[in-house]
Amino acid sequence: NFQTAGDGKLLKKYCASEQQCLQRLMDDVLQPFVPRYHGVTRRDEQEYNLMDDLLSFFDSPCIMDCKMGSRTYLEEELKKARKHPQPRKDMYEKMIAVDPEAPTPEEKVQQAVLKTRYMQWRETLSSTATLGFRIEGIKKSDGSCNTNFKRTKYKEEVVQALDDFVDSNVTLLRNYQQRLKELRLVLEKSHFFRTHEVVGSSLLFVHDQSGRAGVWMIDFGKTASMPPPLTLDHRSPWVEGNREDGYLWGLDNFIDLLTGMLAV
Ligand code: 4IP
Ligand code: MN
Repeated sequence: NFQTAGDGKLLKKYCASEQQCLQRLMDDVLQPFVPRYHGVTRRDEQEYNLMDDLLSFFDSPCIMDCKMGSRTYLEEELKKARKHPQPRKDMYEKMIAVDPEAPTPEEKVQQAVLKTRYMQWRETLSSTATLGFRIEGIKKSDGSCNTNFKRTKYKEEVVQALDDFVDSNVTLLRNYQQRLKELRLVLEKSHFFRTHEVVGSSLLFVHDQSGRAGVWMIDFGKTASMPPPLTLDHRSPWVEGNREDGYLWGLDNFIDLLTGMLAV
């Protein structure tokens, strides 16, 4: 999906909606919280969006990807699934690999599940449904990767994973908490954020030995603009049609969780 370009930039497989978002974000107050966008480039017959490689500022960084929001598929996908249901075998396989009892009897017969059903199942299995965010993966400075967070659901489990990510370093926790509070203030002022449904987007957490800690918003392939004059508050519960994504609700919960860890 990615390639590093070697000059502090990153190539990500071209996606038109992501390009639109990155372009708009360069002129928004959120710009400091997003990798700088450098346009489209072509390599070996494939187009890429070119952006800053955030990791190039760090030395053997520890990295965490958290998917934000309480919903991980677009309303558009739900409509499509109703009109033209396309049961997916690959998603059935991913489902039974985690929990053989998860599919319904009908799904077991079909050996396939709808994408929205799979995504909802992932939401309730993880902390997405209850906290409005989930850990997707953690890479430590030694290069070891853990993407085994599909069932990391309860506060205590998330706290444990975060504590492990920062190696129980309180200064890092405080830096991350500070950065998330700054992000929240900017999100609440952002024109881009108010006018977009932000789904499937992640926060990238990065720190290294030096103690520096950064958080950036990444992955805008499923971020969709609202038809004017409609806007979102990103905190109201989702009901089909309101397009709320729970992003700020999740960020509030994230900050509260860090605050709780710092109070111990
Ligand atoms: C994946 O499920 C992720 O949700 C992907 O989102 C999603 O891609 C995939 O859908 C889905 O199969 P697992 O994480 O359980 O493997 P992301 O890319 O944000 O990680 P989209 O592009 O829909 O978000 P498909 O349809 O690409 O398989
Ligand atoms: Mn992602």
